[in-house]
Amino acid sequence: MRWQLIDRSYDLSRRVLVMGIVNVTPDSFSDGGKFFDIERAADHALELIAQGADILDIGGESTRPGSDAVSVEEELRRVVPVIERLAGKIQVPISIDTMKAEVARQAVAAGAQIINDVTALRGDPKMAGVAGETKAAVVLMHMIGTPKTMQQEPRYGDVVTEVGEFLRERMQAAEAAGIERERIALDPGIGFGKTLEHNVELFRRMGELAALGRPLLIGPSRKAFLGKLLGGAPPEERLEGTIAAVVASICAGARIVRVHDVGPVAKAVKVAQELAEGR
Ligand code: PMM
Repeated sequence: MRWQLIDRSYDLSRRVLVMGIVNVTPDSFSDGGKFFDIERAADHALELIAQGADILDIGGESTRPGSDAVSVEEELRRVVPVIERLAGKIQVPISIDTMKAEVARQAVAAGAQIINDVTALRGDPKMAGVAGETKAAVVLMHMIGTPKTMQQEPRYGDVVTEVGEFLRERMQAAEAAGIERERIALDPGIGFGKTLEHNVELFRRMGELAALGRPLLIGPSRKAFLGKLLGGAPPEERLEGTIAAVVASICAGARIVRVHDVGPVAKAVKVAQELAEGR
């Protein structure tokens, strides 16, 4: 299965990619976009590459449950300088984690190759056009509502069927907007408008989503469902749970895993992939 980026393509039938998370969110004593935050994010990105990241996912707006939106100007101030600093200097592709078309456009102009849009092109009417014109790859993710509202009593008939139908529909919408199928990756949106039971069901039947025929991206890293499964563990004590979720995803056919702890996860991915698929 091929995944086409702007300057390269991956054969994901034989490979799993580790996407390292780079959050450019302000230090608690600054307003964001300050030199210190940018420098720190770029250093962190280089560290993730040294640890084995295949992709960097750079984001300037938190999508944690209940989080508030950030202005376009502020988001641009945070992410564009980080991408400019890294692009051209690094071998791995950069993904921009944004819901805003203007941020995506400027991020791609600065060197990003993947648009990771948690609204699956529904949040900003111009997003599909930017993806189509720039030839960036896109990640289409399932979410109910917005980050502010998504955890308010999410309900489904059958969560896996509904997420699958949603992803199929968004893939068609993307293609209709001029984004070639080969550029698209799909993501069930672990933790985005899902209870613990919904998340568990998505893992248990992940094969049904892998069967949609596009690379499946899974982002379980340090998320609340792991805290619940681990008896109330805080985010910094969820590494083993994250690794277990990553390994389960790979066994079910996922091809891209989005994580904070790239070093340990990359080692687990290497072994899981060999065990799941042979040499
Ligand atoms: N999760 C978060 C942010 N962006 N993007 C994709 N495609 N999939 C995810 O699961 C996802 C995402 C929230 O996690 P963070 O705030 O810990 O980065």
